[in-house]
Amino acid sequence: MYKKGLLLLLVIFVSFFLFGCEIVYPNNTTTQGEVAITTIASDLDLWKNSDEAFDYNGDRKIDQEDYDIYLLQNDYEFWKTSDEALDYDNNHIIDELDFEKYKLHTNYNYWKLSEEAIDLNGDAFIDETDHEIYNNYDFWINSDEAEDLNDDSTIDVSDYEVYIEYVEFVGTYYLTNYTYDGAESHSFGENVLFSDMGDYLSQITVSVNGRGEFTVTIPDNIKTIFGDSHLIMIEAANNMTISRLSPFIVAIDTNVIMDGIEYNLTIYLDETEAGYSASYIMGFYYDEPEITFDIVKAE
Ligand SMILES: [Ca+2]
Ligand SMILES: [Ca+2]
Ligand SMILES: [Ca+2]
Ligand SMILES: [Ca+2]
Repeated sequence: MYKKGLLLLLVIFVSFFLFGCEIVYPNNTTTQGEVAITTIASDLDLWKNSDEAFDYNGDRKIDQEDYDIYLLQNDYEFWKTSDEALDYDNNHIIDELDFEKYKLHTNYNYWKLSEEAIDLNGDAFIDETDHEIYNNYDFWINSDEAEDLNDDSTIDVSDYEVYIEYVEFVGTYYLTNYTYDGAESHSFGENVLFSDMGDYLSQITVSVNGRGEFTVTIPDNIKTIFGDSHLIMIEAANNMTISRLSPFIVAIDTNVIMDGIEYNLTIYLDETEAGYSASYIMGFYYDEPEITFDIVKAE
């Protein structure tokens, strides 16, 4: 019983970090600002039914916003009248050469087929990471954000790779809106009923740094209530790795050793338009109690 409770606690605990993370889209799917809509519906419909139709901004709908991005990246005249039409090469005129630069930086597939596409991080692949480096490395290396994230005493492109991998997760998180639907008797250890767990968990914060490392802060009163179990939470935090699997799914892996047995845990969570929430059904109890909760990023 105790171990089940501890595992559940870990599940909730690991889930902490998945919420409140801002979605970072690849550059070619970023909404490109406010753009005057000059197309008529029938053009949109034609495009929607063509092979070119694609969910550019990653919101799981194909609509006018995607069509505008498509036009920005493919139609010079449309781009020229938009807010995106800037003098990217600083020669004091805005022309097709600027449009070319715009396309190289905003459209990964266009860049990939161009002569600009080279293996910038030396991993033998030419992929989105190289495009990200192509777009933003020079800016980053000259900014205050640039630091030696892999501890090899130099600041270079390999640090930038660490930066782009974890920057979206950096922050401090806490749990809120915990609900429990199940038998009142289920408890964690001697003292903590599952139905009361939200009160305790909401007092714990977790931080993620630019190296993707986790730190948990547990108030003394919670340490007392949880007893030695709080050490397991600290161990789990120390072993956590976070990675984005898609624009909508993030995974956290961790492992802990309890009674000499190693438990590996991976949590996958979806991100929703409204924010972040989760539900979890504890299948290892006969009545399959369910918990739900939200995680928010502290400002
Ligand atoms: Ca879309
Ligand atoms: Ca120009
Ligand atoms: Ca590469
Ligand atoms: Ca370094």
